[in-house]
Amino acid sequence: MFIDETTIQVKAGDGGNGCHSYERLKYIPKGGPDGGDGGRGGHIYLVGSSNIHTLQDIAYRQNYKAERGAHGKGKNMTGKSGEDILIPIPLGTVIQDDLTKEIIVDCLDDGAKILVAKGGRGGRGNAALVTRKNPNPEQCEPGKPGEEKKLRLILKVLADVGLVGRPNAGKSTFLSRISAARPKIADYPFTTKEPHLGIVRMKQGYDSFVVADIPGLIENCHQGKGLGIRFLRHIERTKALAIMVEASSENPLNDAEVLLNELTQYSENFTNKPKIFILTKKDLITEETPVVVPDGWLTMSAVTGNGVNDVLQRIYEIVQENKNIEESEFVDY
Ligand SMILES: Nc1nc2c(ncn2[C@@H]2O[C@H](COP(=O)(O)OP(=O)(O)OP(=O)(O)O)[C@@H](O)[C@H]2O)c(=O)[nH]1
Ligand SMILES: [Mg+2]
Repeated sequence: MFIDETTIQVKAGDGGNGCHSYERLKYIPKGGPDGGDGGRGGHIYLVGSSNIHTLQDIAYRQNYKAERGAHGKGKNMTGKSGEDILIPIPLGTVIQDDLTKEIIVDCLDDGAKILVAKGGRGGRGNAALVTRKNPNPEQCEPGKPGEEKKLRLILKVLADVGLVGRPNAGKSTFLSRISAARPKIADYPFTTKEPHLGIVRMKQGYDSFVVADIPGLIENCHQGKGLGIRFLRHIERTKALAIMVEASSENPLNDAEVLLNELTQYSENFTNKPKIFILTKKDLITEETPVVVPDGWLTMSAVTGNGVNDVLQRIYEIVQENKNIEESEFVDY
């Protein structure tokens, strides 16, 4: 299962208590204060990892509690800090405080370490509370509680290009032709039920880009028809969209219009995103069933390979032209 949204409860460790103690010396009944400080509670971090691609493991566990700091001891012994917890998350995860709805961070970098719940400070022992006025403090401090939060994690996969089309348009066939990705392909609608990513390596240079194949869109999917629009978030940050319409369409321009309308109903971010328009299944065009190719559109057959290179070249150029646009510039929460 592809899980792209979940909430988790995180509780950092409480700080250990400071210690109240006096040094015991022979012949001196009450030596100087020597109560050590409590240790810090364990922090909780989320860590960006390019090795995981869904929130599944995190959703499965849901509750994360870090260890508390140990209490301070006599002889000025500071308590041991609680162990930190590191939770790996896929790149492209937006982390939101579920209560305040504040976006804490948008995790885009491998290895990025985000402190989401701070461990409580350890309390000071009586040794640390000595002042000139009060050389023998009777008190010590309790540890501070660790932070506790409910976080909502929303994954928006990072891809350069998104494939948009009605069910059966040939999106997955195209992806499997141009990359090593192997999404299921079949002649019925909604074969693809979750996003798939494929890496396309261009022959020239060492350049590559990532293509996202998402479930097909139908008219009124913004109102929940078909599989709905929940997967659109995964192409929200792409640099370009490939709009794919079957060559057998009676009115490709109209079909493309319907798709574009669904996109903009979902988010304005799609309005200005560069798009290329493709008529798919070119091999099915025969003399008996001629098709008028709209101006500026490309045609291809992902089955025979005819036209695929031209499409890739065009996509590649657009990705290059928009390379320096930060993913986040497109995002509007
Ligand atoms: N003749 C021909 N058939 C194609 C071509 N591309 C895809 N098909 C066929 O069209 C059907 C649908 O292809 P998919 O790639 O699964 O379509 P999709 O757009 O991913 O469909 P959903 O996942 O349901 O949205 C399959 O039977 C494919 O074999 C093509 O270029 N030519
Ligand atoms: Mg598909």
